[in-house]
Amino acid sequence: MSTPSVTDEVRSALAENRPVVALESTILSHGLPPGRNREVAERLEGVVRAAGAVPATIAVLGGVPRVGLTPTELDFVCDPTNDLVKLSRRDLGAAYALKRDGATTVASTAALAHAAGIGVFATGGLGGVHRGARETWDVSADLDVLATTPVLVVCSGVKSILDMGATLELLETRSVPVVGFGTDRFPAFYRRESDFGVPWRVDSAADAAAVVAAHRTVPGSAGVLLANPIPADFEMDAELHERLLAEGLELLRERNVQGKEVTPVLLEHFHTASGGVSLDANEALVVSNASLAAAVAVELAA
Ligand code: PSU
Ligand code: MN
Repeated sequence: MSTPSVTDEVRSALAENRPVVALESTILSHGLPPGRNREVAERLEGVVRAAGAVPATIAVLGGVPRVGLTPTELDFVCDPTNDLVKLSRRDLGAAYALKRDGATTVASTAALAHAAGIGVFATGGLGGVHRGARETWDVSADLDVLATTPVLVVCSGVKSILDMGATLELLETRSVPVVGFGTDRFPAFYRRESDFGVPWRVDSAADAAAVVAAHRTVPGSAGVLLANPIPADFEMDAELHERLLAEGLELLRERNVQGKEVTPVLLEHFHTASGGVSLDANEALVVSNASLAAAVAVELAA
C-alpha cells in the first residue's frame, strides 16, 4: 500500500531513464476554482510533454497513492463535489487505511515522487513559515520534506502571505539550496522579486541540472529549490497585490482561519477579489514552472 501505483507510461519512462516531472494535485483541488483547475491540469501536462518529458500528476485515489493520472482521473480530482482531502505527508497513512480520495501538497507529492523514483517536481508556490508563526507555530511541512527528500522542486518562491525571511532562514538551517533562475532575488509568487536575495543563481536549465546533480553527491544532501519568477506579462500590480494581501490577512483574523485552511482561503480571496487577475497569474507561473522543470529533467536524463 505504501508503494505508489505508477502508470505504465511513467514506469517505462523511469525504467529507460527518460525525463519525468511530478505535478501536485492540491493546487488543482484546493488552489484553483472548478473548471479552471481542469484546464490548468491539461496545460501543465501539455507543456511537460512539449519539452520532452513525461508528466506524473500525483494524488491518492480510494486510498491508493497514484503516480500519473488518466484524463478521467484528472476530471475526478478537479471536481469539487468529490470533496478531496488536502493531504500533507502526515495524512497519507490515514488516507490509505481509510481508503480516502485526497490531493497531495508539495510535501506529500515530493515524498511520493521520490518513492516512485522521480527526482523533479513542479508546483506554484512552496509552503513556508506563516506570518505570526512565533505564536501559531504554523510552518508548512513542505520545508521539512524538502530538507529530507532528494527532489528538485521548481516553484515561484513562496506566497507573499508567508513570512519570507523566516522561510529562507529555515531553508538555510535545513541545508536546502535556493537557486534563482535568471534572478538574484527570491521571487514572491505573484511578484517577480521580493526584498530577499538568493544564495545561488543559474541562467540555464543545463546549469540548474548540473547544480542538482552535484548537490546529490554532497553527503547528507536532500532537496533543492529552483525559484523561477512569474513571467513578466503576468506579474501582479504592486498596489493591487498589497491591497489583496492586507484584506486576505484581515479575513483570516476575522474568521479565525487556522491550519491547512489558511492557504486555500487566502488564495480564494485573491482570486475573487482580483476579478481573476490572480488566477491568470497563478496559471502563468505554474505553467512556466512545469516547463522549466521539464527542461531540467531533460538535462538530468541526458
Ligand atoms: N501554492 C499555490 N497553490 C497551492 C499551494 C501552494 O500556488 O494550492 C498548496 C501546495 O500544495 C502547498 C500547500 O504544498 O499549498 C501548502 O499548504 P500548507 O501551508 O497548509 O502546508
Ligand atoms: Mn500550515
